[in-house]
Amino acid sequence: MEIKNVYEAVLEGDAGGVQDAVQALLDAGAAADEVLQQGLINAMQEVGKRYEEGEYFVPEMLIAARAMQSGLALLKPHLATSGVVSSGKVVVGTVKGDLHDIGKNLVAMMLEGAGFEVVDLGTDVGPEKFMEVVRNGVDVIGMSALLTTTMNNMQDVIEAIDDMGMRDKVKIVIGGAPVTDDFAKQIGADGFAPDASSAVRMVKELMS
Ligand code: B1M
Repeated sequence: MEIKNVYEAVLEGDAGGVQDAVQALLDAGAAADEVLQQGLINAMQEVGKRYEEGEYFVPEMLIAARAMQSGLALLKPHLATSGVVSSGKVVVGTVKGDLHDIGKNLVAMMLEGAGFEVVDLGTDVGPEKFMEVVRNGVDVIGMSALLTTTMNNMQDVIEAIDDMGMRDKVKIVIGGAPVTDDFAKQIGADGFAPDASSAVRMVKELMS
């Protein structure tokens, strides 16, 4: 079994095939992070390309995403990072109007693997929910957005926390395909991370 079998099974939306290939690779001693990057993440990038080119439509994207998630679930216990355990509570969520959760789930998983207590608010999360967790006490908020139309909703959350007078009580990290470091600075976030492992590094930095 090779990583390309995982890649191809994601493109075909074959969840059973993805699980079989991921499990066989893990059993053979393959590195979980390589299976993740070269098999699952690269395949989702190709799915995005095919969607842009009109070869795939929303149903194909959805089926591929489900197949990817089924592989991710098997990799999860193997994705624990360096072993440097930092304590702290991180709340993650995909912002209002946005239903993409694969990247956010990956970030949550990696943070958990790094020893953080992670609360996942899910998708389509409005400012009120984030305000509530800040009121109840949290060290870091991690927001994800995959759409250019929803990334601006991150600013609403930051402004709402600012209006509560609690902006200095919480660190805010953002990410997602259309998000950039410049955008993070522009909306007053504390940090931007381009991928899940950078998100762990960033959260550790902000907590130290
Ligand atoms: Co959507 N979609 N989608 N989609 N989808 C994109 C994002 C798109 C780029 C496709 C395209 O046109 N090429 C495009 C957005 C265009 C834009 O805004 N510029 C798009 C569109 C248009 C849409 C719809 C509007 C389509 C429609 O209905 N007409 C619709 C919107 C629904 C909504 O949210 N309201 C829609 C729907 C869907 C599905 C439901 C079918 C499905 C999502 C399933 C799910 O998530 N459960 C889906 C998918 C699968 C995609 C693509 C193909 C893949 C996204 C993905 O999971 N990538 C995507 C194209 C693409 O990205 N190439 C696309 C894999 C994932 C591991 O990467 O999420 O980038 P990513 O996460 C990375 C980093 O960004 C980062 O770390 C992660 C791991 O490395 N990261 C963070 C993410 N969050 C972070 C948070 C952090 C730090 C880092 O700190 C807290």
